[in-house]
This record gives sequence, C-alpha cells and structure tokens, in this order.
Amino acid sequence: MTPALDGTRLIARLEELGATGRDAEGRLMRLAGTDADRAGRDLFCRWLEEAGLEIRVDQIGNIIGLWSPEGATGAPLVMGSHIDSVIDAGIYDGCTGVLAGLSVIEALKAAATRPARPVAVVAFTNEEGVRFHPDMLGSLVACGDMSVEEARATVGTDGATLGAELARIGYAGEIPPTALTPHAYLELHVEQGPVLEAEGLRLGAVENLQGISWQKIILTGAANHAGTTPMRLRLDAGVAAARIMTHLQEAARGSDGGVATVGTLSLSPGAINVIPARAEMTVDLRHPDAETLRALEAGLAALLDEIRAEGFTVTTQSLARFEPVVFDPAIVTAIEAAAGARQLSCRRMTSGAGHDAQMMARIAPTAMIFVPSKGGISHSPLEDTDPADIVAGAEVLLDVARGLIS
Ligand code: HGY
Ligand code: MN
Ligand code: MN
Repeated sequence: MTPALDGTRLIARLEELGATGRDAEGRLMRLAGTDADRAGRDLFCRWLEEAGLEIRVDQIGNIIGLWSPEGATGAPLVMGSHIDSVIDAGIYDGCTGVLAGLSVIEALKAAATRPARPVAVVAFTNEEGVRFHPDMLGSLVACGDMSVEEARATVGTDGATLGAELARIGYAGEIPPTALTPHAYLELHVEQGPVLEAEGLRLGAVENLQGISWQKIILTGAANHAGTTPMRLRLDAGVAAARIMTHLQEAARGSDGGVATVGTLSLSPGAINVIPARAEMTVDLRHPDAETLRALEAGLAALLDEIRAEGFTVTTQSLARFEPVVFDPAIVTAIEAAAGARQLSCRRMTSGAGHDAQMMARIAPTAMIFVPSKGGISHSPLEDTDPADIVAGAEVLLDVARGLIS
C-alpha cells in the first residue's frame, strides 16, 4: 500500500503545539528549559506515544521517537528539528520539521511499510539559543562536538544552568546523545526568508547553510554629567556601541550576501542625564562564504581595537561559531526529483538561518527541504506559511524518506 500523509492532522497538531507555551500576553515563549518548553515537550511525547513509537530522552534532553519494526536493522533514518522557540515566536519555526517527521513515520506505519532500517523523529534541545548559548546546542552535543557536561553546565541569560533546568522540567535523560548516529538526516523547515515567495516557488532543496558568528561585547567608558562634560572629554559607551552598529551595517551590506544584527543592547547606568559608562551588546554575523565571514569578524575586531585605543575597555566573548555547511548532493537531488514527481516547483538554495541539520551534517548525509514563509517573516508572531505548502513539503519528506529506508 502506498503511504499517505495525514496533512489535516499535521496542520491541527502544528496549531495545537503553537498554542502551547504562551505567556500572559499570549506570546509564544517556549525558551529551552522553561515550563513553557516542558508543555511543548509533554505534548510532543503524547503524540509519540499515541503513534506507538519508542520514546527516548537523551542526556541533553533531545527527544527521540523511534520506530524499529521487525526486520529493520542498522543506523536509523532520522528526521527532525526543534520545538523550542525564540521570544514571541511564530508557530512554524522548528515545529514543522518535527511534526512532519512524525507524520511521515505514521504514514509509513499505516501503510504497513517494512523499512530496511529503523526510522526516528527528533526534537533537539535549545536549537534557538536565546536563553542558552550556543544555538543548535542539542544537535551539537548529539554530533559529539560539545560534551554533555559542558552543555549541561551552560549558564543562561537569566543565570539558570541548562542541566538543572532540564532536570527541573523532567527532561534530563539517561541516554548518551551520541548514541543517535543517523544513516541519513532530513529536516523540513519553513524558509524564514523571502526567496521562495518572491519567485513563486513551492519548495526549496537546501544545498548549503551559511556560517554563523555570535559574540557578546562589553564596552566600558566613563559615566559623567550630560550637561557639564564637553564632547571632546567624553568616553560615551553608548556612542561607541552606535559606531559598532553602523560599522556592521556598512560591512554586511558591502559583503555580497552577509548579514549583521545587534539583537540586544543595554546601556548603564541608564539615566537621561548620565553619559553611559557601559554598553553590553550581542553581534550576530553570518555569511555563506567562510573567508568573507572571517573578514567581517576581522573588521569588527579592528574597530574594537580602535575603540580601545581611545580609552575604552572592551571585552568580547564568543557565543557561537559555526562554519558554512554543504549538504549531501545526492539527497538534495532526491528532494528535487520528489518535488518534480509531484509537479511542485522547486529550486536549490542556501539557508540563511541556522538549523540542527548543520550539526547532523557532521555525522551523516543530510539535507533540508524549505517551504515558503509569507512575507519572508520569521522569529515573529507574524510568521505564517500556507498549510498546503506545509503538507506538500511533508509529502516530499515522505517520498525522500522512502528512498532512504528501502
Ligand atoms: O539563529 C538561527 O538562525 C536559528 O534560528 N537558531
Ligand atoms: Mn528553526
Ligand atoms: Mn529559529
């Protein structure tokens, strides 16, 4: 029997999960290790149980739903993404890939498919990296490039430690994360950018993912009286931070594809008539080309040296640093072929966002499928994707998965 994906149930679950973990103002806030995250995890585990999958939670809280029918041997085909969110998030980022992966397994089971290998769906811990740095942390541990100890000891922006929070919400498992070595890894995700919609395309076959550089910068100048201190005698940390921001804007715009973001900025002491003594900011720098990303980092470092020479104290802390990633060409080709067989328009493309797939690509053949984001919007409550596109993406995920389990 040919497996058929239940698109209606997939969309209903996306909406139910999307309603889970909201704060009093209605904002979606499933930051890793929070009670809101636990609510989403509990709901996902309920669906895994209803699907009859074996549920495993590893030592960094990655949740694995495993289908290992008789005759299935060797390394599993793994599909997944994440269900943790940013602050005031949309409902599709990450959840689309996790729930589509579950829907694919349910379709295979319902059709009495006899896979040659086990099939798993994974929800990775802390993909977003908003509370605990770096992002893609659960998959970074799963690929063996961060130890469980280091990950569990990570201190969040609110002073909590990830290990204690996972234990508190009941998701500090016993299984070593590196126990999951996929035969191959597939991830369906909303594009989170404008390309597919702008070109009127249904799907993206993601062939690479840009490099990411996150750092925290603390600038220390001198507090002083806003009225009596001549401009030439000031060490204004706020102005230094503004110079960094304008430098990054110009450097990224001139880098042929790079992007730069200062997503957090705080000035202290924070009084209208006091020259800011201290500025704390984060920088998110990205570029598809490794050399250009390094040049952007070097340009920023040179500016920080200039600011130091003017008398400021400047400290930096790297929060995440991942090289650009190229996905598996054979799987990318299979995605294009599956889209074509369903008469779905598709193009190859680069991912601007980070994803768990970039970590899985370190240990297994990996590729991603994108579906369009309306207005290219993501990391916002306005994030939206047409349900028909999500179902189409999930059906292509099913087709490609079938080619990897036979
Ligand atoms: O930052 C990213 O690109 C991902 O959403 N964590
Ligand atoms: Mn995501
Ligand atoms: Mn995200």
